[in-house]
Amino acid sequence: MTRVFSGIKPTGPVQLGNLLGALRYWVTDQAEADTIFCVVDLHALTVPQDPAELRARTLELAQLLLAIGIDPAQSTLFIQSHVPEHTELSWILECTAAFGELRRMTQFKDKSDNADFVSAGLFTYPALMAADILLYDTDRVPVGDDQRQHLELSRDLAIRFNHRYGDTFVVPEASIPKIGARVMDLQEPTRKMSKSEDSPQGTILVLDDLDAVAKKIKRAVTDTETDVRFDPATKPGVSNLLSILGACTGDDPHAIAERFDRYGDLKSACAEAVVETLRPIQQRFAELSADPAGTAAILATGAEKARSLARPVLERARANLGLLPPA
Ligand code: ATP
Ligand code: LTN
Repeated sequence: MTRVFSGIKPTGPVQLGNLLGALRYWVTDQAEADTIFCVVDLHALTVPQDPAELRARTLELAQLLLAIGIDPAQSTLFIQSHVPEHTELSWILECTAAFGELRRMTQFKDKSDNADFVSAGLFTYPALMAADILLYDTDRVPVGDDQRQHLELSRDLAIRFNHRYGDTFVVPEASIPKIGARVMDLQEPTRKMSKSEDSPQGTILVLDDLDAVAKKIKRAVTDTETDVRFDPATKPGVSNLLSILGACTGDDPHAIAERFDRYGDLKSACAEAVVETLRPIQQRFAELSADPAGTAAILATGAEKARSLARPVLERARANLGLLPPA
């Protein structure tokens, strides 16, 4: 069976881009693959975090994943820091990656450009991400378009390691959706929607009040000409709304554009589709939040399962590298 692995950082409340670009595919993948999903809390540490907030967000994110339909009977769901094999393999992969290769990562450039403090972890982050993936003999990684370069690096590291030390890792494939892979900020449609950027009017949170969701969409920045056309280069605002609507309904954004003459009608349809996508998720989330112990138990089982899968792969890497086994 195909092994699928993916992760999400507890760096802020989950936004619509996370859902449409990645999380909804996690749910559908469950039926056809052996799926492993991880709240990558160690990745959140690349930028300073408030400890109490990090703890609360990590649990909340796990609850949200359950609310969108991750089913612990079908998938392994766990917290990255509960499985120490991730950090051990990460060191090995830092020693496999080249400095110049990490320096070319555009996410590093974006996040370090105007930062007051740039941690060494922000730079080596892609090696930890590769470790997450390679530890589970992963075949396929469902992610949004922004992770394409990191996935390419994970593949390169697996290939290089296998070449140097003999067959050790499965070389993973990225799986990036055709529609919804890059949901843009509603106020600044040339920038991707992101949970850690401070853009409350431009970001739709999955747990936002539903009236506020509709308002944000109706106030979204559109473009100067008035025709409805899907063309992200010249009409980023309108194209973003068409993509969002397409991702919610399963229709092609070009075909949707034909159905609308006016921005106002497109905005109303988009708002309704997003609200109806979020409503059932919010209802399930409310039920799950009433039982944090239930989620903790699911995560404990998940971590145990994940460790049992990760340990032999790490052992394989250690042996092939020539690390002397303990007596
Ligand atoms: P941060 O703001 O902390 O960088 P983020 O909102 O970009 O976070 P991640 O935790 O890094 O979210 O990503 C989780 C998944 O969501 C990844 O697969 C990522 O590609 C996807 N994703 C994030 N933002 C978008 C977006 N705007 N459109 C489509 N997919 C997205
Ligand atoms: N780097 C990713 C989050 C991430 C991830 C992973 C995704 C960490 N480890 C493993 C897929 C597989 C991000 O910034 N969105």
